[in-house]
Amino acid sequence: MLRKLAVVLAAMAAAVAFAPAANATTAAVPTKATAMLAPEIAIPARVAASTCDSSYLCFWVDSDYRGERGKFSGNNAHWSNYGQPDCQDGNWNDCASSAKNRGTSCSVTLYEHHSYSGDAETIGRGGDRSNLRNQGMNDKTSSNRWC
Ligand SMILES: [Ca+2]
Repeated sequence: MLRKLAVVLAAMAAAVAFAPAANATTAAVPTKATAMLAPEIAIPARVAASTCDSSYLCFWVDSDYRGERGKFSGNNAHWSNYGQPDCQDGNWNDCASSAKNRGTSCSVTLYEHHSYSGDAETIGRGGDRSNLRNQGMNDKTSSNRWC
């Protein structure tokens, strides 16, 4: 507990030390106490991984492997079964905008409809699709199947 407190205090001290000069000019008499009540601590935006582990099909809410990432190692007939709060319906159905195939032996096909039907886009082993719009599949995938 004490160690944690020490870390927090150190972070606050660092924030005070690196506070932008503009703050000093806007405050009439900047005091350390004031600064500690409202420390300028930058919180980095959440960064989702754009990488994809071996053996998976990975897919992202946005193009260029951005936004939340999902991954499957097997066939999935109903992407609607997999929740994703950042998707329009709260699940992965009709949501993926980019994808990578990092399977170790097969191509993987994305299908427009559930149960492997409708339009399809096959991604070879090691292949990427930075923007599924280019394949007419943006926000359309509802199922996937390997080789
Ligand atoms: Ca669909």
